[in-house]
Amino acid sequence: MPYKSLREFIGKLEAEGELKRVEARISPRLEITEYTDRVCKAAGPALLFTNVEGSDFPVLMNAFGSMRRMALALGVDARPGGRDVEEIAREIAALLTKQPPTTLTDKVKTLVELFHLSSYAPRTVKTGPCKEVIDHEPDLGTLPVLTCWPQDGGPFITLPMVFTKHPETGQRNVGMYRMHVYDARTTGMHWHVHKVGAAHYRAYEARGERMPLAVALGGDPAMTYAATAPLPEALDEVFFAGFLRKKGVDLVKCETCDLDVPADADFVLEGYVEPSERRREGPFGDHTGYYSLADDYPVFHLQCLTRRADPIYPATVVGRPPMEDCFMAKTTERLFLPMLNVALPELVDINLPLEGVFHNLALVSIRKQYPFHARKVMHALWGLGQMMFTKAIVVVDEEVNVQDPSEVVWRSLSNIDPRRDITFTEGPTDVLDHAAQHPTLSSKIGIDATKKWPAEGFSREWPDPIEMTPDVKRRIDELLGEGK
Ligand SMILES: Cc1cc2nc3c(=O)[nH]c(=O)nc-3n(C[C@H](O)[C@H](O)[C@H](O)COP(=O)(O)O)c2cc1C
Ligand SMILES: [Mn+2]
Repeated sequence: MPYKSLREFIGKLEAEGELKRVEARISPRLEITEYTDRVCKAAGPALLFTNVEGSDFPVLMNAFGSMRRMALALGVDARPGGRDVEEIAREIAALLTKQPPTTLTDKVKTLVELFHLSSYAPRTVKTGPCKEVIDHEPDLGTLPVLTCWPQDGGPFITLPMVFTKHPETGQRNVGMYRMHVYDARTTGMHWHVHKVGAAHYRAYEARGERMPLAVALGGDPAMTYAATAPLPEALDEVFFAGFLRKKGVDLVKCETCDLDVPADADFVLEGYVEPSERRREGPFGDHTGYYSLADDYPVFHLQCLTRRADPIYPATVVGRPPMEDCFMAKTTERLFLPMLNVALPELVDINLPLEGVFHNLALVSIRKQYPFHARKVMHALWGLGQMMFTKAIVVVDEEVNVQDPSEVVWRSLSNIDPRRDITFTEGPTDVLDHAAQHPTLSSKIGIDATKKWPAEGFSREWPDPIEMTPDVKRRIDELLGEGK
């Protein structure tokens, strides 16, 4: 059964020994960050701070901060044979092979249809726990919003699910975009230019219209994770969450605008973004481990706050990896491999190492079938959704385990002749890339570390990597097994 509330998920974490309650009085200004950061770096549990200065609400941190907690958040352990998120990756692969698509347009269409037609569609219900308290005179100051790092421009809401609708198509989107709290009723709206929330906003701006927007916090963690997933624009995160939790999400109408939000949310912030309005947002200690620089972003105006009677405020702190968001990103790496395989069947595995903060490094293994195949794979990845941001791609042959960076470094450096095997190109870069010469364009490096073929102009003999014969291995297994 999927979680009915964030509180129920917390109960599960506690029962599984994955939660620590912190009853000591603590400040949401820097102190919760430092406490959580130390726990993250020590691969520790989720944290429930029950006595936070300046607010009546408890704060949940690090709830997604390990692959085990990701599996618990997505309810994998409740499935037959399910232990980790690979179980969901297998379900997605099975779903996608049920109706093998042919052309690439077909492939994207099929992907969307498969999720939308599944039996996990959302349902609109009359009311729900997120309406237990309705406040038309809201004050963000009542929430325990964290000021995360010393140079941050203010407090930031860090785990928001931002619900918007395209003004013409009515297509819904849910994205996680942090919110810089300016005062009781206004925040920044930090959707990067490449994200779907920003695209919806451009459509409202083109019409000169105010954009309704709702932000949900808490509720079933599957919905929170879905808001971070880099889904194709046409795929609604609410359907994806329904697929993940194996039950459609219950939605309720907002009080002040025509948007639907999860009925089980802990808090819902309803409001709007005006066309043309901009305000300084940031700086903010970001998941790159550096501060993202202050810049001008649209502004969210809060009109109404609805909530549970006993809500829990969920938050995260990002910073130098490993941090909680790394495990959300790792889950995406696992769940999206079967989706990447729709366009790239030759892709065997992919590893986005934590140190590469998701968009800086991809290690990929392929079944190489023709000369310069590795280069095709690089360019395909640079052309696929948010993979376009990847600064460095290393391609190895299928027998290399990309989950072992030590093996990748050894094999790659052994196999390359740098001038021959390195490809440079350029393309849009993640807004958080502070090193790029231009704020939205950077160069990209692709390293072809596959074995070189005569058909690629390589005329020398290529040696095998060293490996002992199986019979000798067995003999020595026996000797060592007998303690000799
Ligand atoms: C904790 C966390 C914070 C994030 N903050 C932002 C943000 O402020 N702005 C942004 O554009 N993306 C942010 N992201 C990444 C987006 O949520 C992600 O790219 C998502 O796929 C966007 O959804 P969309 O494709 O529907 O736009 C964040 C992700 C996480 C996990
Ligand atoms: Mn989306």
